[in-house]
This record gives sequence, C-alpha cells and structure tokens, in this order.
Amino acid sequence: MAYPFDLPALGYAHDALEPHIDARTMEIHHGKHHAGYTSKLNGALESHADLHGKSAEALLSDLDALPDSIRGAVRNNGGGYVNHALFWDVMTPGGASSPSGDLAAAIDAAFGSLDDFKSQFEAAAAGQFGSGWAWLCVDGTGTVKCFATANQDSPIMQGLTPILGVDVWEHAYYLNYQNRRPDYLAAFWNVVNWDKVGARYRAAVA
Ligand code: MN3
Repeated sequence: MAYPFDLPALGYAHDALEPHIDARTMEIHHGKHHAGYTSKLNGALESHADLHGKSAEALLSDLDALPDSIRGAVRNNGGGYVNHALFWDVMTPGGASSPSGDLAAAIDAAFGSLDDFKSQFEAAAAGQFGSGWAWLCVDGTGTVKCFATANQDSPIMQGLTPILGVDVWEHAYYLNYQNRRPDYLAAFWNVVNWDKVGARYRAAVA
C-alpha cells in the first residue's frame, strides 16, 4: 500500500474486545486517532509525488532520505499509521492464546519463557514515560527483542520488524483504566491473537 493511504478496516466489531478494551475506546482510537494519522501522513506526502510509490514501511526505514520539511511528519504520522495497523491485527478476536513453533522457541531462547517475556514486555510498557509503545520485534536472524519506543516511533526505524505491540498512549486505555496502565497491560494478554503474531514472525524471517 502506498499514497494515498487508506485507514485499514478494523476487521471486527468495536465491542469485540470487551471487557478488556471497551467499545468507545475502540471507536475513538480507530475512527479518530488512527484516521488522523492516516490523513496527516497523506497531507505530508501530497506535494511530494516522488514518494507516492513508497510504502509507509519503506518511508520509515529511511527517514534520512526524506526532505527536512516532512521528515518529522512522516516519522510521527507514518509511525502512527503502521503501528495502529499492527495493533488492531494482533488483537483480532480468536486465535491461539500462546505462541507455538519457531516463535515460541525464539521467545524461550531470548527471554527464558513466555511468562518471562510477558514480564519484560509489561515492564517496558509500564516504564515508558509519557506516550509510546512496547514491542516484540524480530531481526534478520530470527532473534526476538523487547523494548519500548516513545511517541509513534516504529522499530522499523531501527531496521527491526515489529510483530507484537501495545499502545500505551493514554488514549488507548484512559476511558476504561484511567491512570491504571498496569491493569490495561495485564488485560491486553487476553486479546492477543498469537496466530497473528506467529504469522508475522514467519513472514519476517522467511
Ligand atoms: Mn493510539
């Protein structure tokens, strides 16, 4: 997908992730926040026809190549565009409740166990000061890594492929959880579709 970018469909009902993520949060988060990143990304690129053939991932992977005048807008809104697309997808209702196969082995190798990974992921997410994301990413060798990023920065900017992410901007949880970010993070595991994460892992290492 390239310019003009479309807001990806959610693929399930706004209330499908209840009670862990409430319908009103999903309506605003997808229909307003993600839509806003999409339109602002398009706005930044509108007068740069030479960039219209590039995917958002390609733009983020080489921000230095962009004109100074739009680098920040693409970083923020292109990041917001791809980060949210991943977020909705890995929370698709159904699917496996734990990883399997090569992804499970990679998580065990990197973190010791699934529970140890979850602890590190939640700590990264809870410890991100202000707005940002926590990630499970994979490098070119199949090794997985866990860390947080600020604002809408994407691991793609570091040459890594994100395969699981959680949004810790307050807009992601404030209606339901107010200041209780750790409660939101604990509930997040109930809606993670590990089949989706595993498919992303396999695609990244293929
Ligand atoms: Mn968000």
